[in-house]
Amino acid sequence: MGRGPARGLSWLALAAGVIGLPAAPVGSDEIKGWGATKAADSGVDRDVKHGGSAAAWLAGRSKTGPKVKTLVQAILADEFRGKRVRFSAYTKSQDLTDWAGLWMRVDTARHSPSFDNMIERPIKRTTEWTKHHIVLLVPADAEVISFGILLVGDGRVWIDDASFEIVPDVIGTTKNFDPNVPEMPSDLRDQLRRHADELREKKAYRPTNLDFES
Ligand SMILES: [Ca+2]
Repeated sequence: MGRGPARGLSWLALAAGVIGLPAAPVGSDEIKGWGATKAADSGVDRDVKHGGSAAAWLAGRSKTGPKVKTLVQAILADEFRGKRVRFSAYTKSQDLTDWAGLWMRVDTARHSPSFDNMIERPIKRTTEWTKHHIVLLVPADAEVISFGILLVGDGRVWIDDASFEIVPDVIGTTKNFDPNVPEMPSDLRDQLRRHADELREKKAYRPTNLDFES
């Protein structure tokens, strides 16, 4: 991804109070459709994978880089408004000093009422391929849905065979919808609006490259 997506992602970082994202995410040139904190912290692995011929990885080097790294994809919420969505993926981890988790956040034009990053059920230490999921409510006024994986501290985590789907209302959310979360500051709201415009220009209505084969 070029400068446009990188600019678009910067508001994500500024939502640090919400998600604990690092200060300066940039687009990842290597993982098609996904952005990353820093290209050097992530990439495509053609040896370690769950399905197909590739997975994505994210590595921590807290001594030389930010403590929190993320891999992120953002889409327009249009087709998911009023629904519950489930983001799931297989992950594998190696020597995590802190923790990792899938994450997903739904933003309206003014706040982020649906957010989960698995902080209450973290991936720790070394694990083999395991499927995790997040289910969130997408409110009728949702603008953007962002999802991915985050890594706190050192170690390495892989993600593969993700899926993103609407689920019936009987499926419980992994984090409650909270319409009373604080509003974003106006500069963040401006960034979100620009980001949504960029996604609309790119026709980013559906997730892409969830199997990391592209
Ligand atoms: Ca794959």
